[in-house]
Amino acid sequence: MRVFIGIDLDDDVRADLASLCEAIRTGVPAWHPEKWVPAENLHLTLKFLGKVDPASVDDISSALREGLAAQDPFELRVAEPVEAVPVPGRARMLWTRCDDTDGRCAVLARRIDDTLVRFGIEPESRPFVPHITLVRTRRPKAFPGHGAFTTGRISSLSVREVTLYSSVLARSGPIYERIAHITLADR
Ligand code: 3AM
Repeated sequence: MRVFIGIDLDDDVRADLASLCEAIRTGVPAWHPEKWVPAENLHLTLKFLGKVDPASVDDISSALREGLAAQDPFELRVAEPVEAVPVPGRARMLWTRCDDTDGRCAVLARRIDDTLVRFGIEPESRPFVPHITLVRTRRPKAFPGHGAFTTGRISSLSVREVTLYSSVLARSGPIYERIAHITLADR
């Protein structure tokens, strides 16, 4: 089973980002045919676990519940201009970064990494950039709207739990299922 851990969105943020995607598709029609993340799949990835034995999912969830018991809920601002990654001239995806100035989200991701080491899951070596992916391209392509699109209002996400997702790769795009919810500060 392919598994990752993420922060799910609330309805308001999801609707804001869905409108933002629509504004980009209208404003930059060349990007319309790319692989847009359906609104119900939008999320912030904290950790990609890769292939996991389905029999160990309960153990992983329990370990996370314990490992995250001291992590308090926090607010994350989702209002940054959309960026073309890795470079606007040859973008592979568009994302909106989340404002994590106090580093709470990065701490959460690190804590998850630390908790999963005992399951043989490698800690992340790249710096953590909290973001929500909006679209992926089939081939690298230029994005002329780098930095020009925002949700237009400050969306704030209350992070009170993390979600374990399974992901099945299908021709039409990945199919996600929310298989467990781990409440923060569940002491
Ligand atoms: O939506 P984002 O980009 O935050 O890029 C994949 C996605 O993150 C990432 O896991 C999230 C859910 O699929 N992902 C997929 N395969 C990966 C891999 N082999 C991966 N991250 C790291 N290594």
